[in-house]
Amino acid sequence: MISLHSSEFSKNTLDQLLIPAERVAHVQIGNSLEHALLVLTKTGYTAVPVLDAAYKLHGLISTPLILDHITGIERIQFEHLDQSKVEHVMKKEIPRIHTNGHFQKALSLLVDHPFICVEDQDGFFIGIITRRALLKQLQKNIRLINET
Ligand code: 4BW
Repeated sequence: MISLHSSEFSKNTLDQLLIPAERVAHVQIGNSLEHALLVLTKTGYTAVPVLDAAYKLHGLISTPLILDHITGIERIQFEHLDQSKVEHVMKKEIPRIHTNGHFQKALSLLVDHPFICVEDQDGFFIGIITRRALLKQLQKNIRLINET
């Protein structure tokens, strides 16, 4: 049986798990759904953050949200792609944490969400923490325990 004491794992700061803002694909307020769909398709990500020009975090846009928005009862309304803006379709209630937030909060959010956004005290976007980064760290810690 593997036993992992939570304090050993939570020692790892959120900083170590962070993908910094400059490496995170995102779209901006004012962008069309067409632009967002291009970013999502070309990067291969299902969802990305929506920021404003000052890098403040406003929400998340995803392929399912866009497809739902343009899908009518009888046809797909492709014309909505360039008529609608991301801010009208994005999800505003999103998993987020502050730079000085608790590791435990990040952990519990990542149970239900593939990634969480990290922002500073003024709401400026700092980066994301993904489930992958957390699981990789967990894997490393389990390996260390097994080796000792
Ligand atoms: O382009 C990719 N490169 C790599 N290395 N892995 C990818 C890529 N696209 C998807 N993956 C893998 C990752 O393991 O599929 C998982 C689910 O992807 P998603 O959700 O549904 O697009 C990925 O898991 P993850 O690394 O834990 O990432 C969780 C979610 O975080 C992704 C995506 O919505 C977001 N994300 C991750 N890195 C990002 C990003 N969003 C913007 N920019 C980034 N650099």
